[in-house]
Amino acid sequence: MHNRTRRLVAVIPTLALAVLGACGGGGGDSTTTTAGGPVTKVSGTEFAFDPSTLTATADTAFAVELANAGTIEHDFTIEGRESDKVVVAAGKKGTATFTLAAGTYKFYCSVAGHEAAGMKGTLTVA
Ligand SMILES: [Cu+2]
Repeated sequence: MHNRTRRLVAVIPTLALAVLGACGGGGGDSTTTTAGGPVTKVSGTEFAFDPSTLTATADTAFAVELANAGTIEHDFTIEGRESDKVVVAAGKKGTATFTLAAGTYKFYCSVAGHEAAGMKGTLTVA
């Protein structure tokens, strides 16, 4: 029973990413949208996010595309929504979707030591 549950949990994010990838159209850096709304593009390096201040619309699904411009693995994690984080290898891109109530949220890289080194920012949802 436990094994079955864990497997389902692992499959769902993979499907979500596959759908988002299919919506990307021509690929590259063109502006893309998903059914849920615009894609917010964030770059991650050692050890910062650019931009470090993001905004989103309350109660509306939005996607965050993390482009890892660094030389090691990074992730984009929103405090309180750790299970929805996206982990991106060096030189790659990855997308996560979130739906949040109005408020101010911290986002950060959950790789050990990275947040303390500066990989964090503020997401304002209104
Ligand atoms: Cu990191």
